[in-house]
Amino acid sequence: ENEISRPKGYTVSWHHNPAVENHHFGQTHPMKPWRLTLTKSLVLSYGMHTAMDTYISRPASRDEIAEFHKDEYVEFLNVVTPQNIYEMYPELATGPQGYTSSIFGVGEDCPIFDGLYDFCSNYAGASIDAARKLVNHQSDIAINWSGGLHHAKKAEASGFCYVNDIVLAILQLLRYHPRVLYIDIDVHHGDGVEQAFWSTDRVMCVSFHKYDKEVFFPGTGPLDSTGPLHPDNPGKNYTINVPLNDGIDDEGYAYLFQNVIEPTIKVYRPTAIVLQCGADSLGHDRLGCFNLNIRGHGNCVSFVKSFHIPMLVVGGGGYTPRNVARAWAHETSILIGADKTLNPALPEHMPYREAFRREGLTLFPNLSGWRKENMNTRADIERIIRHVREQLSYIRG
Ligand code: ZL4
Ligand code: CA
Ligand code: ZN
Repeated sequence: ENEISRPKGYTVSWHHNPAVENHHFGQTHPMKPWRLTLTKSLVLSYGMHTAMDTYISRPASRDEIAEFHKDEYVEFLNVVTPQNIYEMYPELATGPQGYTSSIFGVGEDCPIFDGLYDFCSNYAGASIDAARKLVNHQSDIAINWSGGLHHAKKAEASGFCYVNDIVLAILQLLRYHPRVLYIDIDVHHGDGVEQAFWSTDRVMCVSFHKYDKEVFFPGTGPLDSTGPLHPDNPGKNYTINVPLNDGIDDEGYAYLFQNVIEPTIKVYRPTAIVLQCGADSLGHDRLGCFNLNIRGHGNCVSFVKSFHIPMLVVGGGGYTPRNVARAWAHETSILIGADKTLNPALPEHMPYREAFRREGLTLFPNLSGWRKENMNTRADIERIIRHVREQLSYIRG
């Protein structure tokens, strides 16, 4: 394949650690860290690493994780194993097919598997390293595809997330940056990040997600959830939620995304942006219910990049591994400015090429299919945009 040249005028850094890729949540668990191996295979086979500074990140230390998480919880993650969990917590050994959730959120969504702490400390370390490169001005766009685990709480695992690497990275950015904009295009609501920064105006959280209270996880993030209600709370109006129905397509999503993000950036004037690129908002995702194509998902990344604000890009959900890999490889190419030069036909010689055969050996298979009808009307979308514009009018200062 052709060598790809470094982007002109800015630096992209890619932070990863193979230690994250080989962990197993369990046989049929949807989260497959192996999707990171597939992503890396595409990034390297296209030669995109030659256009970035690449770093093998170190694991986050106990103290670094404890900057957000409760000490007892970090200690728990550090010592618990599949072997000792029932000795430590006999009360967990109740359910017929294993433990039921109660202690620190562990359960079927967040199982205790071999090497759990190694997994968590490594994906978190990569996001922290990436944030520090931005703070030091050694990088303008820093990428960690293993991060983006937006549901983890201070002392609770939730929705496949144990350590909230996004919160830890934003805490690093806040040492230097006065205002950080967090944008979350995972199909699930970014509740953990929202909760962590609910009462501050130094972080503006914007999540786009499927919303169906009681039915779709985590059930939070309606349009009118915009921060604390108390008039004196600085966080009031510094949370934007964009609740969506099944089946949104590339066109509707792009229109909505641009009409929410552009005025938000104009009004809030962030000095750094964190973009969570959960790929479960693609069509054909095992857990998701949207109809986005790889290009539609990538358009969000291009749009955010076009503001030329230092940016941390993390992964997140994504449960059809070959499409996760396609999306994140394409988005890597956007970030290094090589999206127009990549051959959409997958490289002839690459590891795991067979894994991509199902939808065809291309970066851009048709994922918009007919699996989910688009239940978002033009009126729904216009109503959201009007609501966001009104909300922004209150923070104009
Ligand atoms: C599974 O097959 O909606 C977990 C989870 C484990 C293996 C064997 C156990 C079978 C689907 C999901 C029974 C599991 C039942 N295994 C799990 C309310 C729920 C209670 C738990 O992308 N059951 C909870 C979490 C969501 C719920 C989504 C998205 C993360 C992110 C960022 C997290 N939890 C119902 C489910 C399986 C499983 C099959 C599953 N869990 C699908 N959706 C959920 O935003 C990374
Ligand atoms: Ca989201
Ligand atoms: Zn998700």
